[in-house]
Amino acid sequence: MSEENKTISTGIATKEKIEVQKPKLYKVILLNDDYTPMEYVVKLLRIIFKKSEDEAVNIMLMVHKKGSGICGIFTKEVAETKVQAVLKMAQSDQHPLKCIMELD
Ligand code: TYC
Repeated sequence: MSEENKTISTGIATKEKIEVQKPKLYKVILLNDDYTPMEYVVKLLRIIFKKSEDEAVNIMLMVHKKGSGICGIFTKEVAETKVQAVLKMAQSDQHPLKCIMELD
């Protein structure tokens, strides 16, 4: 939030409040299953979330051991697009991989 001085044609200085909204952020979360190969999850994380090999392996192992893991934190539209991309890729490769988003 910030305030800015504004001079109008009357020569009277007025103050205009400029409200800046910070967007809500959403975690995109990958869920574990017993069937999707580990290497496939790593590949998907690299392609869709632009992770390095090491980052992708770490996230995959977190999901495998703990049941879920965060792939990234995004604005609503970007998070929705990422979830759809994961589900589309997994479905087309016939893996039961599940991905959800939740408010950060
Ligand atoms: N648990 C899977 C296996 O043992 C690997 C896996 C990891 C699956 C992460 C899904 O989101 C996932 N092959």
